[in-house]
Amino acid sequence: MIIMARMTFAVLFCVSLSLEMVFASDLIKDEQRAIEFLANYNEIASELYHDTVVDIWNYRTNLTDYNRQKCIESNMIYAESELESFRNASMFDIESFSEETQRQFKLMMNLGDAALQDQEKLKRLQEVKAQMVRSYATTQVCNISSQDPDECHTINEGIPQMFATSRNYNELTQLWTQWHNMAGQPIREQYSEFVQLSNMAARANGFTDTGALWRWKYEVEDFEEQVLEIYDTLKPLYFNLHAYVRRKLIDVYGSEYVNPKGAIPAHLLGNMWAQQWHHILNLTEPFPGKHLVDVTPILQAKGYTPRQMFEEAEAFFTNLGLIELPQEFWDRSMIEKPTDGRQVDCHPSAFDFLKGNDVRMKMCTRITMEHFITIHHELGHIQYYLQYSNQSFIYNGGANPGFHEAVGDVLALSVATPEHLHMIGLYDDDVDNPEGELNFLMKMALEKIAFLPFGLLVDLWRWRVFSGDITPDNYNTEWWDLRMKYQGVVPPVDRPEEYFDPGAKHHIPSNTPYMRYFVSFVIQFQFHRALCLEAGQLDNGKPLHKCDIHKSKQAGEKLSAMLKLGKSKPWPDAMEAITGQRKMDAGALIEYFQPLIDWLERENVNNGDVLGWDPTWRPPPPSYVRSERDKSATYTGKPVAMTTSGGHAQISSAAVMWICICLLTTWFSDEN
Ligand code: X8Z
Ligand code: ZN
Repeated sequence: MIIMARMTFAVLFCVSLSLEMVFASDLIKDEQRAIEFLANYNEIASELYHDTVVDIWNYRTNLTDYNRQKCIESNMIYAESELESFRNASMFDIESFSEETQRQFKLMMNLGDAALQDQEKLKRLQEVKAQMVRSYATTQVCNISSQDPDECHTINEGIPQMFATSRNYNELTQLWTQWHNMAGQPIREQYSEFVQLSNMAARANGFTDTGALWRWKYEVEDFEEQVLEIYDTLKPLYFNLHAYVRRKLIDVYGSEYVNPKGAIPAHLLGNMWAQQWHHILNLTEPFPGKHLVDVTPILQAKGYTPRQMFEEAEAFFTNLGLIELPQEFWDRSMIEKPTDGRQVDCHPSAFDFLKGNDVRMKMCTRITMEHFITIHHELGHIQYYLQYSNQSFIYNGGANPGFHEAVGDVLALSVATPEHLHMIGLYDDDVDNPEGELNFLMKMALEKIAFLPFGLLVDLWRWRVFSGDITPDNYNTEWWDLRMKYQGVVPPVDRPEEYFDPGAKHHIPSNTPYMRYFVSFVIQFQFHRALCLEAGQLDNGKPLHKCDIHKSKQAGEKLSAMLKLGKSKPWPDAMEAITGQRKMDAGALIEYFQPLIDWLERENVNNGDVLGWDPTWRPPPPSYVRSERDKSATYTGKPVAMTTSGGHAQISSAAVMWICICLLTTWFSDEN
């Protein structure tokens, strides 16, 4: 670790030396002065960062041109100050200082975009990023259902509900295709420009490319090998789940559309990106129709409001002895989609304003169990902010990005148990029931195991894009190769290179690194097991998946002690503080799912299922396209392409005709 830190310093010094010709003998060796410099930096940078966060918040919650400009300007001001601090930091002989002081220099000297000294390029980089965010957040698809033919929807409204409930192959194909065409394709050019500019910034900061800069945050040299190794351990779980789910989908859609040895069509898994599959629980439950482990209907029947869902979630945190939400959170957060016509980025996220108790969330909350769990996820980020607020600015952050993603999920693992849901009045079935237990584990597997390959591949793709191994000429092809290889999913229609399907996932246009979620989905089970042990929940042979740490002050203290560290210590230290382990490890996840793994293996063997998939199989065109092709010689086999302007769909007259034909044929043809 120390060797790596030193190597990084060496690189950073080369850069700083090229900026200002400082000779080694001139470097400041006085550590006291260095400490004063860092204290001063912490104060100035947190003040400026606060101003930047205000403008980012204002833009994300009101996507106007004015707010975009303001956001770009404050990013520029912050970048200038960061660069100045970097130059000043380069005057110190960092290697001669204590490990603690070295760590602070190392963290503050990673400048991100700010390393890009060319002001025009830096501004352009901010512009492209802001444009991509708005393009994604405001993209709408229209005519997605015959029930509301005139309505248009952004990704957060209507669409998730349709993906969760529709079992109509044609309808899902249209929705999937429209979204991918309209959200992804328009930002294709911008994305490749962004990659170039972002790489320039990373190189100016001494990294080979942006991917290397992202990996550096994990403070281990072999990070890529580590995540791939963990995935290899977990692969059999995914393959068993995949084979089982594929067979269940054949029962619904038939083997023409879901081949018993093929990859699964990506639009049939209850989620636009096939990243989590819990919305098809009703097709895959081991004991169908018994024990309602998705409590959405109860939340709705009980008339829960978003505010009540947040309060219920907060109570779980405070019952552990964790910090309660400050009044500022309630006053300033956006927990529902505004009804005043503003365009907002609805993707749930948490913000730390680094001033007093100013922490906020934005989320266009729906009354569903999925969002009830997401609220815990986001409150986990908020809790981390509150816990490390006593640390200096440099140490404000998760031990690594995966830790930040894991906090709320750890708590949600307790909340989602039938036992806990029963206690808070959201589950009215018998909780000690082996059938209900397997149904529950299946739901959790559809959420957690199904996610693993997606969580891994998004950044395997992006790292290779940043390194230049994947070029703009093969963005889409490589994306689908990875989705085939890791997820075993195939697009419902041909997706040649002119499309840009990665751009149809929020974290690509918003430039949010994704490996953090893969890491989180592994380590959250390590944390869960450690806290369950602390809470005495695993005594007398109680299985891990039944643990609920509810009201355990011991568990709360253990968690809080780790959260308070922020990033003041390398993450293995933080992990050791809570789990006694210093490495990411898949053991706890496997232990949690063991009863389901045994059941799935038996099921698959008994049904003669073949694990894995033939990468050459492709689904046939949907029936509405085929019936149209039979009638007309003009069908090209390509999905309709639409463009967006200002976020609204501008549909060509040919496309309108195509949609009309589709709708008519959908109405009059036999549905699946
Ligand atoms: O983006 C999120 C959170 C915000 S950090 C809601 N997640 C990933 C996603 O939605 O793709 C949580 C799970 C993965
Ligand atoms: Zn998150």
